[in-house]
Amino acid sequence: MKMVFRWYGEGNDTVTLPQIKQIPGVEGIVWALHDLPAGEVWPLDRILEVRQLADQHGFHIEVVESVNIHEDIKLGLPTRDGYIDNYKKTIENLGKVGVKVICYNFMPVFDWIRTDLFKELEDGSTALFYEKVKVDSMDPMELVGKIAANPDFTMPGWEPARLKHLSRFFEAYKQVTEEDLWNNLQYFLEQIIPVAEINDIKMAVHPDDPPWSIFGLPRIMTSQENIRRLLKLVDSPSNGVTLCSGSLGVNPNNNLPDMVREFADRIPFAHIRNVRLYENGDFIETSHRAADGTVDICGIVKAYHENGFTGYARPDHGRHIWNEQCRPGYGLYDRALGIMYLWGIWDSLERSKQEVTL
Ligand code: CS2
Ligand code: MN
Repeated sequence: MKMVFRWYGEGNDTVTLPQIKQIPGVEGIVWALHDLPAGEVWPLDRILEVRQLADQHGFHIEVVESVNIHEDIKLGLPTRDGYIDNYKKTIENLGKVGVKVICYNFMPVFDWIRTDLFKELEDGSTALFYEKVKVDSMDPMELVGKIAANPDFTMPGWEPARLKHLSRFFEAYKQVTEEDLWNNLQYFLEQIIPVAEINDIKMAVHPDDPPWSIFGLPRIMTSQENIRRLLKLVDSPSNGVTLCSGSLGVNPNNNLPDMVREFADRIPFAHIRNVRLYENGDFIETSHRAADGTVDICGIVKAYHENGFTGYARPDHGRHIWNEQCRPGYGLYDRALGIMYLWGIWDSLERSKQEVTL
C-alpha cells in the first residue's frame, strides 16, 4: 500500500507540503490543475511546475485526481470527439512526467453532493452530511434559481464554470438513459484506454457519490455488479476503478471487502474513509475508526492486505477537528489521524503474517 495525500495546490489549500511531509508514510501528493476547465489539454509546462514543487519536498506526483470529463462526452454529443482528443493529449503529457494513475468520474453534472458541509457530531467536530429527504424533495430548478440570484454561489468541489450551465445540462440529460450513459462511457474508454496503455497509465473511475440517481439524473458507478460491467467494457489493466469505501459504503447492500477481493488487480487507487449511515438514509462522515461509522474499515484493509495490495491509497475525506478552518472534508488533522489508523491496521496485519512465516 503506497500512501498518498490529496493536495489542492499552492494558494488553493490550507494544508502545506511541509505539513504533509510530517504525516508518517506519505510518499506522494494527489493533485490536479484545478483551474483548468474540463475538456482542455493540460499543458506540459504547467505539469512540470507541479513536479518541480513536489520534488522540492520529496513527493512523487504519480496520482492525479481528477482529469474531469467534459459534459459533452458524458452526453454523447457529436462534439465529444474533440474533447476526447484533448483527453488523450493530457494522458500523454501526464505520462511524460511519470504519472501512473488518473482518477476520474463519470457522474452527470454533479460530483459529490451533500446537504450540510459542517454538521456537528457528538464530540463537537463537524463533517459533511447528507439529508436524504432534503435531496429527494429538492427541485433542481430551485438550485438553478439560487445560483442565478447569487452569481458568487459556489459549492466546494464543483467547478464554477459548470454551475452556470445547470439548467442547460438538466435539459440535455432528459434524453439520456442509464444505458446511454453506459454506451457513452464505453465509447470514451475504447478510445482512451489504448493511449493509457502506451503511456503506462491506469485509468481509475471513481464511484458515484452517493451511489444512486439524484435529481432524476442517471448514475451508473454504484455497485459491485456495475463495477464488474465497467471492467468488462474494455478488458485491460489500464481500465480500473478508484475503490472509494465512503462513496459506495452509504448503500448497505455494497459489500466493500468483497469488492476488494473481487477487483483486487483492477484497483490502482483506494479511497478509504468511513461514514455513519442512519436508518432513514441520512449519512454523516466520521473518523476512520471502524467503531465510529458503519463501514467495515478493518475488513476492507484486511482484504487489501490479503490480496497483497501494492496500489496507492489515501484517506479521502476527514472531519473538521480542533477548530481547523479548511476546505470541507479536506483538513489536515483528521486525515492525518485516518492515515495513522490505516497504518495501524496494516502494520499489525504485516506483523502477524511475519510471525506465521517465522
Ligand atoms: C471524492 C471525489 O467524494 C469523494 O469521495 O474522492 O470528489 C473524487 O475526488 C471525484 O469524484 C473524482 O473524480
Ligand atoms: Mn473518494
